[in-house]
Formats: sequence, structure tokens, C-alpha cells
Amino acid sequence: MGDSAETLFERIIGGEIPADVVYQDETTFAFRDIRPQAKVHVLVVPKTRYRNLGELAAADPRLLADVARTARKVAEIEGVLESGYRVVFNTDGDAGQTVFHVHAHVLGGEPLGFFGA
Ligand code: DGP
Repeated sequence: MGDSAETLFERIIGGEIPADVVYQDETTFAFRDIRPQAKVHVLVVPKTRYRNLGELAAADPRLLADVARTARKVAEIEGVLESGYRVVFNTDGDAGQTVFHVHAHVLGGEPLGFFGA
């Protein structure tokens, strides 16, 4: 039942909720995270909703490749291709996923500490 409700990110993609859009194409959408964890912090989402990375990979690997390509495009737009960047998919509970519409965090613009527990 929860899965049929529109997610926050679908409302952002639809323009219902404003966001600072960095890039979009036919299948993907990229916008700045509202709580940035680095100088560059952009979220990349497929326009079609899957709950998490595993579901996206299983259902539509081509769309996952589109997300990866857009992450690189975002790094290019943000000027961090040379300096380096990190791509993170938080997946479910212990990872702290809060929005269940798969999204890649693209982080960079400064040295990133190692993270984990
Ligand atoms: P995650 O924990 O991986 O599910 O990350 C969800 C991210 O979404 C989190 O870093 C904050 C961001 N976020 C939550 N609400 C909004 C919003 O309304 N606008 C934007 N731009 N980002 C949001």
C-alpha cells in the first residue's frame, strides 16, 4: 500500500515540490540535496520509481546504467571529474535510507573522509 503512494522524489520530478535541478534527461533527474554533506551533494534518481538499488538493478539494468551515466554528467557539470567524487546508494534500514525511490548521492568538491559505522 505504501508503495503506491507518490514519493517525495516523484513530486520533485513532477515539479510539485521545488528543487535546485542540476541536470535531467529522458530517464533521469538530478537535483541538489537539501541537507548537503559536502560542497557538492547532488541526488540522481531514475524517473521511474524503484525502491532501492537491488530492485532497480534486477528490473532494469539499462536504467541503472543511465543513473551511473548521469552521476558522471553531474560530476562534470559540478567540476569535480578531475578532483574525484563519490557515488553512494543508501539501501534500507542500517544505511539510513529515508526516501524509498532509489537515488544516488553524488558527493565531492572537497576531500571526503571515510565513513561507515
Ligand atoms: P537517503 O538517506 O539516502 O534516503 O537520502 C535522502 C536524501 O534526500 C537526504 O540526504 C535529504 C534529501 N532530501 C529529503 N527531502 C528533500 C527535499 O525536499 N528536497 C531535496 N532537494 N532533498 C531532500
